[in-house]
Amino acid sequence: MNEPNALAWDAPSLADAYRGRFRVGAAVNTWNLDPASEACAAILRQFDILTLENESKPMYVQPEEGHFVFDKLDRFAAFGEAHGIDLRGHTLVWHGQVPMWFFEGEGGAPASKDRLLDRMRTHISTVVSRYRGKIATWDVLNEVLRDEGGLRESQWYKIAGRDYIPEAFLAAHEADPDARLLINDYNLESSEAKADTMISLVEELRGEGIPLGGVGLQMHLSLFTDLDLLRKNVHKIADLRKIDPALRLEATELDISCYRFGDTAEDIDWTPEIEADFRAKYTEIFRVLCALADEGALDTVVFWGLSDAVSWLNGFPRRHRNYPLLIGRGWRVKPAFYDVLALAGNKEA
Ligand code: 9MR
Repeated sequence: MNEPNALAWDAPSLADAYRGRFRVGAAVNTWNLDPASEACAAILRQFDILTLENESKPMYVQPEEGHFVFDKLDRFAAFGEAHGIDLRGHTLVWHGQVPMWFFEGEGGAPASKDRLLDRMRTHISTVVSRYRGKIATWDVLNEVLRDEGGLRESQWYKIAGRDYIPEAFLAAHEADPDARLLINDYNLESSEAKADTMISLVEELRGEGIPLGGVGLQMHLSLFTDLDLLRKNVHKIADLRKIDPALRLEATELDISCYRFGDTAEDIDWTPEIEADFRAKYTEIFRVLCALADEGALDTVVFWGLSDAVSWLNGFPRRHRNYPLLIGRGWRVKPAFYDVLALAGNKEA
């Protein structure tokens, strides 16, 4: 493809191309929703589902106990309603971007288990009930597993043990019985131990009658991701549908870094070899996603960010230039975008 690729708002729509198979979305910030912005034009053309990248996390929604700030979430909800775009809520319980007051008791002591669980339930029920019927999917729990398997020893876990996990789902379900409630995590594709812990946790929770709707696969991938292992792990997780066919997978935070996970290298040059590798990786990943969708296991694919210019991967784990998405800097879609688009028409993929 020698001519410059199209601008995201002029290019064919990924969401249209994949409609009927899965929804295609992106993580956004409320300043992207300004109707005069290029970001908004790109959103309206390309996506039919959105997640807020940061502004719906507890540190923004309830910075102090009992002081809820809903202006950003309200704007997000109104945008979804106005444009017929589905919305995901991210996230209710996480060890990151959570204000410390949740975990504090009297006189500098840690909060008691009861107090922490009460605070958690209040947060969940206040937020989920306000957007009942407007935000249809919630990442109820985010990143509660350790990479090497087992439960993460977060403040939630240290104070409440495993109980915060089922309690979070129960509170969300009570607040909106129709919402899809997910447990969301990263590296499920690359760590077998983590995938196995996820599978046994979901089996246990469903066995206890906990209203869990499925698993969010964040899919923060890289050019070094082992695709055989990824296929093995995601299909194993999809097999959870044998115990409950209603369970769904969503790809919640997809991107493909050109650095290894955790690599603190200086900027790399974007060579034709890297571009070829990037195109091949995206094509393969979308083949996997299509296969999961075609067996009824997955219905949503969300990219983590609108374009390379604003991806979190330019700043993590150090500031270096990254190219992880299908929309590049300057809003031009990439050759890999057209590869992924072409795949949508190919039911044999
Ligand atoms: O993209 C988000 C970035 O802007 C924030 O600084 C960061 C704070 O931890 O969170 C990022 O989003 C994360 C998401 O909420 C959960 N999964 C990992 C994402 C990338 O770090």
